[in-house]
Amino acid sequence: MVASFISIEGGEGAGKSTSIEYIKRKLQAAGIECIVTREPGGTPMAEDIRQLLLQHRDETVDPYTELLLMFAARRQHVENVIRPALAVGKWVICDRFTDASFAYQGFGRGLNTDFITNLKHWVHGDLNPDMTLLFDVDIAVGMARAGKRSDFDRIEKEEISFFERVRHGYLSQAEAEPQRYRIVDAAASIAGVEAQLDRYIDPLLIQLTNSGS
Ligand code: Z5A
Repeated sequence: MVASFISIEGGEGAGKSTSIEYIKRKLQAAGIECIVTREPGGTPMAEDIRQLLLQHRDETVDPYTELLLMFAARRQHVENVIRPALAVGKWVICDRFTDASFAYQGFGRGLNTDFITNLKHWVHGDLNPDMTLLFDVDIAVGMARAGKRSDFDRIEKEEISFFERVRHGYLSQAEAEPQRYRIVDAAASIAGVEAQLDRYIDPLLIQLTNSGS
């Protein structure tokens, strides 16, 4: 199947936002209508939930509260943005999706992954990305890049061991679903990353041309 729902995953400062613009330009140049969106967020209400999630707080944030808010934002996003776009034939490029909940709340915070799987089925049923690009980079390199870009938010302030577990969580998911995942060596230069993206996306464009759609 030619991909129409592409998610972009990876750790802090891996270069996801930078590369999304490149992917969008590439698809548009091939005549594909696409939208770029992100999680948590993507609708006005879900962006409000994002603020709630990322702002610094004096009170302890319970990990299940964090998880449930991620999925509340996701439901709003799926119903109001992702499904309607796919329904009219647009491609969706999404900066993070449910795999991030497994990586951050499951592996990072240690929450029960069966519970996350149940939420996933309940919130978006059989809707899943057709292709997931995992931007993998050493934690120290990603953090240094993210630190140059802006101040750290609440989650970015976690300790290094948390981000090591998140990275392991992503790589485990990629290993479990090799048909969906494509790993990008995000330590490469921006041009080097773009060359890897070409290798993953060009075959889709050729497939699309051959199928005449
Ligand atoms: N989260 C969660 O816990 N559970 C969930 O279910 C979901 C999310 C959906 C918000 O995500 C937080 O929510 C995130 C996970 C959690 N928390 N943390 N921590 P986000 O995607 O908005 O935040 P982020 O991952 O921190 O994004 P980021 O730091 O902006 O990373 P990025 O988009 O991958 O990087 P970038 O902005 O494209 O690049 C960062 C800088 O590096 C920038 O100055 C670039 O110019 C530079 N850059 C980019 N690529 C390169 C290369 N190749 N070489 C050199 N420099 C580069």
